[in-house]
Amino acid sequence: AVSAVVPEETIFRSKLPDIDIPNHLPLHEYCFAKAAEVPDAPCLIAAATGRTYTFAETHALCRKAAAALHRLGVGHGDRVMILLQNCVEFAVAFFGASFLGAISTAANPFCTPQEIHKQFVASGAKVIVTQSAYVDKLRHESFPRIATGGGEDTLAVITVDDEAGTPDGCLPFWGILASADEGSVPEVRIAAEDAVALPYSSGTTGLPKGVVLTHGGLVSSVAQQVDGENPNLYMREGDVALCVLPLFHIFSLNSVLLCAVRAGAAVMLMPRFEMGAMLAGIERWRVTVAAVVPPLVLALAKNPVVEEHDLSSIRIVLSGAAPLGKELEDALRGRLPQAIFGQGYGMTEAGPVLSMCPAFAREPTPAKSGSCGTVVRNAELKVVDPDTGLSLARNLPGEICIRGPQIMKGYLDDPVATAATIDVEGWLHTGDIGYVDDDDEVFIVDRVKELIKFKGFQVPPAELEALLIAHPSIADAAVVPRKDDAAGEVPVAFVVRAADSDIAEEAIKEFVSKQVVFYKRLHKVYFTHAIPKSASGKILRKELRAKLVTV
Ligand code: 4UW
Repeated sequence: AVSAVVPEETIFRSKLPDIDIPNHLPLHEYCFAKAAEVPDAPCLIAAATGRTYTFAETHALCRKAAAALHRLGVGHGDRVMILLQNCVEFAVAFFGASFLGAISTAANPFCTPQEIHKQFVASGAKVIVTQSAYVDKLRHESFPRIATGGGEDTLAVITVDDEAGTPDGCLPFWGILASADEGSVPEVRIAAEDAVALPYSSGTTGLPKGVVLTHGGLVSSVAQQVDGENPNLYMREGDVALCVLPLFHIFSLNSVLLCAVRAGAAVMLMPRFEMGAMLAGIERWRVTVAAVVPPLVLALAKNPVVEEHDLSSIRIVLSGAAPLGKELEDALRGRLPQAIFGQGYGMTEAGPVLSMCPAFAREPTPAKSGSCGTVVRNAELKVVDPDTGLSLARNLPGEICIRGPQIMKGYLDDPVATAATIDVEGWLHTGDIGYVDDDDEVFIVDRVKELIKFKGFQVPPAELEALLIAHPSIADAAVVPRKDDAAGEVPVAFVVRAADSDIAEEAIKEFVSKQVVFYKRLHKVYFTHAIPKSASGKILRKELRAKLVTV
């Protein structure tokens, strides 16, 4: 037993042995290493059209995309914005950029023009790959003028759905790939510490920030999941991974697309969650590995149409991005008796996977319901007292910290925020409260960071607070999560009206709705006389959360 007075840290490691991680390789080279072994195996399946692309075809398309992007002037270190639902073109654009040493920053196409513009400016994107339906959002006044010829003050936009005609000024994705020469991809020297993906996350505090994920970091994370003699998340040729969670979020990008391609498995891409289409797709392509979030588990457990489909091909159900209740897990288990259920625990900044269910391993070991699995290989995890920073023994809850080659390099152009998240010893502080039990399983019990998660989507309170206080009738505001059965959490606001204002709840909700994507909408506004703050001016969110129990 570890005595509380021992000054040494309690560090948790995987029970599985460390592996050799080829994190000197560029991400695309690492992921497509098997492409030559299984050239005719299916790699990408477009559920919407039924088209399947083999590994050889996918690899060639990615190289063509690299050549086409190169011709548009995209080079090493440049950023490409991907504004797409899940589709073949998303994967091809992502890997195409990787070949050039360019960096993909993906955003939710349902975001408002203002939200997209913020990420566009912050990331310094040079090109946007999107769908015709979203081009109008990019004609918002704050974007540069869309034009194909390049030029200083113009924006190159590539649209993936060429059939209906390419919008004015835009380039057709398949057209420029068709005329691109695979052989003209330039030889680019890519270092392990070069960025390849730039997802946006608010982390533990404040506004969304660019999370710099490198080639070496993502290779490490994927390897920690699917490589080695006894992979923690065992996928192989013949497996079909369900890709319904959005690829602009790191869970799907990493644990579905990158892991499946690396493992030689197929990825079935669905543009959006629609129960009938998803069930039909699972049945038709015999999906074996299903990555889900708790609201999807709820839908699968409750919707009667599920009974009409044959889902017997599913052998793994991997849930993450938000807590999964035991009742819910049990409810779905009844419908998929042949499948192994488990959770992974991820955070964009952590690269993203911290822990993974050990029952998904090639040589599985059981995991308890409610656990987020065990820490991944080649990494260290500790739990610290949030007040003293000292590491805690087993079974004691505290802030979860992670260290390893997979974590982010830092926030883009933000050394202050980076230093507040990764300490001098290299530990990344998650803002999650949890403990490690006697069997090395990680349990998350609370979140001390500001972040709100609506169905697993990030809702940064600071973003909504900034919108609210910009309203002339609002003197002060704070946004906190409220528990919700369907969404897990929903954002609600405490608002102090400006003197003489009698602004109503509906007007405030509408004011916010017009400026944000659907999951950031306020579900309730509570009027109050003052927002509780610390001496340094920090909103005392705990007090407000406690108030929600009584209002
Ligand atoms: N239980 C409780 C969980 C859990 C959780 C996350 O949007 P981000 O930054 O990132 C994610 C990434 C999730 C993820 C990635 C890859 C993967 O394999 C996997 O396993 C299935 C999951 O969500 O939000 C990070 C925050 O989301 C919460 C937690 O607060 C974390 O800091 N979260 N997973 N299983 N809470």
